Amino acid sequence: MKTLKIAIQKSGRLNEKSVEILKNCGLSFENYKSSLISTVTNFPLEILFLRDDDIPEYVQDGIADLGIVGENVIVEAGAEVTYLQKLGFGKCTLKIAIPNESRITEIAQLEGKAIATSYPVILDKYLKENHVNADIRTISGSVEIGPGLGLSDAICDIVSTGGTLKSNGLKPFSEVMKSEAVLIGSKGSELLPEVQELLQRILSVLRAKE
Ligand code: PRT
Ligand code: ZN
Repeated sequence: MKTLKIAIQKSGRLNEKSVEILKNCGLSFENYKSSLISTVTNFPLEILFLRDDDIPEYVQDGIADLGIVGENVIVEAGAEVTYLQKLGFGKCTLKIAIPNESRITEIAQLEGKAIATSYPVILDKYLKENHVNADIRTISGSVEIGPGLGLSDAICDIVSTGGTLKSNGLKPFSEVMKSEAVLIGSKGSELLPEVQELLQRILSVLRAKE
């Protein structure tokens, strides 16, 4: 039997639920915070703990057969992978937000404006679809402080409760994409019997939760 590799987030918002779903599939493994790789003792599987940003590429290149990561990260990376299953956690929405006092009411009014984001690829596609030329300012984090510092007129970032927008004096303006954690596989991995077995187990776990 082939030993599969699955890449999951090492720490962060998706780590706990990713570990939980694998455990609920009946997989036994040690989950030490310090280890980067863990061997499942009762299934031919190794778990790789990675930064979420690295997961799409690992799976695309076949270094990992499977991965659990947010759709936003996969689309931003432009990774060519197979979507196997939505997992129902890590739900969020990528939104454009503007300062509370902003007078922008239509997408066309973003023309020529500076928009700060960590998702330049997704934002660029969205703006093109809406025939808007804006100045995309890519920053890696704390995007919400951009408008307050005069760095940008708007932002495009992940929103979940909306609390972060609010506390930075911003309001949601338009929805760019919805996202949740998904199970992805390398192209062709879905043909492997071990992958099918794991997928069936994940489906039963998800069904039991309904
Ligand atoms: O270290 P590593 O690179 O692995 O992790 P990371 O820091 O890049 O990602 P992490 O752990 O923050 O998020 C992992 C994934 O969780 C994201 O890629 C999304 O798919 C998903 N997710 C779900 C979220 C959120 N909800 C979320 N609220 N990712 C980020 N946020 C941030 C957002 O960026 C903003 O700053 O939370 C803030 C907004 O939250 P609210 O509740 O105030 O609206
Ligand atoms: Zn990340």
